[in-house]
Amino acid sequence: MGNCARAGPRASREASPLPSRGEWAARFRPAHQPETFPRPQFTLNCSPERQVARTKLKRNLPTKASVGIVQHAGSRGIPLGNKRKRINFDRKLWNGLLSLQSCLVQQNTKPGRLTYFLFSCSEKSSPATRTMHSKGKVVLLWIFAFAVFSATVVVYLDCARMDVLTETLWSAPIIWEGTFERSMLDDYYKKQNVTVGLTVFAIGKYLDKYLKDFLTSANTYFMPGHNVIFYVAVDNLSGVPSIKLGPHRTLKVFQVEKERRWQDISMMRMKTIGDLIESHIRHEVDFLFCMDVDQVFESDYGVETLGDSVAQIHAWFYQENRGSFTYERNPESAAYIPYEEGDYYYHAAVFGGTPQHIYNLTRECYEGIRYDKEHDLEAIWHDESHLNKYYLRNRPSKALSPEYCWDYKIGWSYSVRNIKLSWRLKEYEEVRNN
Ligand code: 5GW
Ligand code: MN
Repeated sequence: MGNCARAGPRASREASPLPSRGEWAARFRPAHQPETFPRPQFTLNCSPERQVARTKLKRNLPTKASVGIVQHAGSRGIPLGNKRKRINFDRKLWNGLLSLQSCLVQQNTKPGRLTYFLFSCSEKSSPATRTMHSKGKVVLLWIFAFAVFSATVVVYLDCARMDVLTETLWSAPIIWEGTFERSMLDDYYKKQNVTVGLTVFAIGKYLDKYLKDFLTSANTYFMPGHNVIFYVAVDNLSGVPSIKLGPHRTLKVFQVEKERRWQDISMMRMKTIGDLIESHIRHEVDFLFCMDVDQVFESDYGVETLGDSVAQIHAWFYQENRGSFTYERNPESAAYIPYEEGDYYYHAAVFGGTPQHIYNLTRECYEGIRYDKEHDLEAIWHDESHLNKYYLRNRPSKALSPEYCWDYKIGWSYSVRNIKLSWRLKEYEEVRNN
């Protein structure tokens, strides 16, 4: 066997020392020595048209061989069928194979219909080579397993998120990193040539403490590549930091009266934003965001956040159920939400949408705040309580995951993969003694 060349089916047929029909008959005529051959190790399925050999040989025998049957029709030797099978066998079984051929010759007694076995074989491999081969197989198996694992991870990371809720019960998308293809959205909004507004209030000590970092980071990360107008409301114009704005960015500063009570500073934003939309903003932007100043942008806060009515899910409550939401629970208040109602707890530090929607929101919240004041009430979380009531009555068309307003005090979260905006440290003693 060692002198047989390793070859493919076609080459083997040419390279095999295939004897002529007469030689086969002479060498394997069963009349000469039929009993001396070892019992064939094949089951045979012989039919006049087709001969099929199936091996029952033990696996892992050292030498490989290619075995097949070619059936010739007539003396012109046109093949009618060809079956090949790779088997393992050693020298003992080689004799069995010869014996099998002999049987076939015996069975095909009709002149001109002879069946031949074709075979080629490789060198008998040494134990060292076999070990090398089996090691190679293990390595290949590991590479395959690793490739499957990597592909799974890539698909998992690339596809819509499986670990978080990406849609509200009313089918509004919840934007998490990995649920959008920003470049495509950028193309779309670029063609629309959209302008996005961003309102921010910096009154009293908040002006010096937070405004510069907020605006600097917003200049870099808020809607990069799109037209942006920053609407900054301050009580002291001279305190506004000078910032070198990037292209397509405009800063508009408004002076507002400082409220006496800090609760009113936050709540009166609702009235002021409504007034600004009415007088300026509605003519200038397609979308508007309203944000707290005590936060900083960390990475691209892009057009995936745009929508008719966009609400921010509060970072401290995104995994809580409604019973633990800090809604206003006093039925007398305009902001009242019963325990069995509510979808999410939204954060008043970020809300957005079209100017029309934001106008409706701010007006309705302001109405609620006024109603409460008239009844000597104040909702537990001020404007935020009224905002939550508004979103319960008018469900947002898009919700932003906590990645869009994260508080690092919460600690590490598996779901929060790319933080766009984060809270600044609250130093209440320092900033709230207005
Ligand atoms: C000061 C003391 C208590 C509450 C609010 C203020 C305050 C808020 C202020 O003195 N000046 C000011 O500009 N604000 C604006 O209202 C800021 O834009 C601020 O981000 C926003 C909401 O107030 P925060 O950030 O103190 O409210 P929380 O809910 O983030 O704690
Ligand atoms: Mn804040």
